[in-house]
Amino acid sequence: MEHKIMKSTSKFLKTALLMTAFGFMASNAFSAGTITGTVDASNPKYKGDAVVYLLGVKGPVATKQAVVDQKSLVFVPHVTAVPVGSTVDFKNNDKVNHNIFSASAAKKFNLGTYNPGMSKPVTFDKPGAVNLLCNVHSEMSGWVVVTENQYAAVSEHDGKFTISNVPAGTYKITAWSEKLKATEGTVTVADGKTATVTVKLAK
Ligand SMILES: [Cu+2]
Repeated sequence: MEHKIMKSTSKFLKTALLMTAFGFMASNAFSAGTITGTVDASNPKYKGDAVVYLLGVKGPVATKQAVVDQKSLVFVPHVTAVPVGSTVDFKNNDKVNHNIFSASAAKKFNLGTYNPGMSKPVTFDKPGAVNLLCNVHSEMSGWVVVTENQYAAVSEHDGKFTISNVPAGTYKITAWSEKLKATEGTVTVADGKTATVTVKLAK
């Protein structure tokens, strides 16, 4: 019995130590702020699916593994934002074959025709907007927007966006839109604070 208590006490101590170590890291290495705001478009139709991103943030790029699906002859989501060096898995969850390709300067590729249930990966190694098209269905169009860092977000239908874990500093903020152009602004991020920004899109 005594032995059992000792064991659980030492387990508790280990956990406490781990938590302390993590808390230390969280308050030092990861100190950062948040940017939140709205995309304001001259045509409200284009408030959503804009990619808001920061320029000139120093530090390593955290790549990610994203998924773009094909369902009912539509790319889902319509717009995907990934940091440079990331891989996107292009799934086919449709009932028909698809053949995704891109002729965009940032990434030219052609995945060939592939069957329902299959998935093919593409790594995006250059920043820029990549237009996804399908050789089988001319009506299909989607976008992978490759940003120079991980500090980017795709706006919701109402234009809202949030970029988290931004290191403190002052940065240029702008956006990509399929139809409109953004003006460049600046944003200052302070540790533990949230900065609010409006990004304007117009023709
Ligand atoms: Cu298709």
